[in-house]
Amino acid sequence: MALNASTLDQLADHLETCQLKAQDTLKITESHPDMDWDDAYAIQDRILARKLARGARVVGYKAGLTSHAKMKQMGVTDPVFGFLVDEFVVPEGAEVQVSDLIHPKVEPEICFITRTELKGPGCHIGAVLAASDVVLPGIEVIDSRYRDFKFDLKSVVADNTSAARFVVGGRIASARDVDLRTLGVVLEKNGQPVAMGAGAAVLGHPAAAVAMLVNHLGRRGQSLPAGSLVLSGGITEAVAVQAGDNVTLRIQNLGSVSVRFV
Ligand code: 0L1
Ligand code: MG
Repeated sequence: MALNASTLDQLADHLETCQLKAQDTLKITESHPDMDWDDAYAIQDRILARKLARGARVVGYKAGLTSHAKMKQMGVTDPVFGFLVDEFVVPEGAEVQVSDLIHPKVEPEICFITRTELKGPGCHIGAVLAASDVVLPGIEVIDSRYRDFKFDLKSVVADNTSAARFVVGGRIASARDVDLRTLGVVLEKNGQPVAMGAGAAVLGHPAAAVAMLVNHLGRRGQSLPAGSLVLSGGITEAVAVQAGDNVTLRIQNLGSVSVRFV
């Protein structure tokens, strides 16, 4: 690690304060160019610890930057991983207050709910499908704390991969009964289709993103607990939203899920 404990604490405090106050900031590698990957995840861990100390509950995990569309949009090459806590949950059809966010964007995602614990290293698509009870559609609302979404991968990891809100719903399906690669996905904003794709856009198969998450957790001495929700990553590029927008995600065989921005 390149940064000392008090710097990690100070950066976690800074980024979480930006999230809670909806204020943007320059990417933290500007002031800490030596920051390494362990530092980045240590800052993310410290943000989670702050939330847990205030009574938050971990409800799942997310993989980000898992599609070529997203990687191209953000100019990066590798997936990243973050945590989901109860404060990010939006009930289906409910409203998201835009003034609580900086510059929200939405992403269409296939979400998994696991039935048994998954451990890496060596986790693969088969293990993920065998351990997953259901899949369902989800809209992730990302909100990078970095000015104009300008960042590098380490800064994004420290910022909990831009996690802000998410809504899941529609129709649940058995992860084994649908071909997640060929499921068609349509994201609509105010009744107009704005992005389209298929499950295979996520690393060839959305379960591959979950396996990568499990192997990432395994490298850190952690596992994915039974009952975890996992957002497997945006299937298309992210779409900017503002107050007044209605967003609906339709996924073939999985129904639809909607959220309103006010
Ligand atoms: O969930 C995601 O793919 C977001 C990852 C972080 C990068 C971004 O803010 O777009
Ligand atoms: Mg996402």
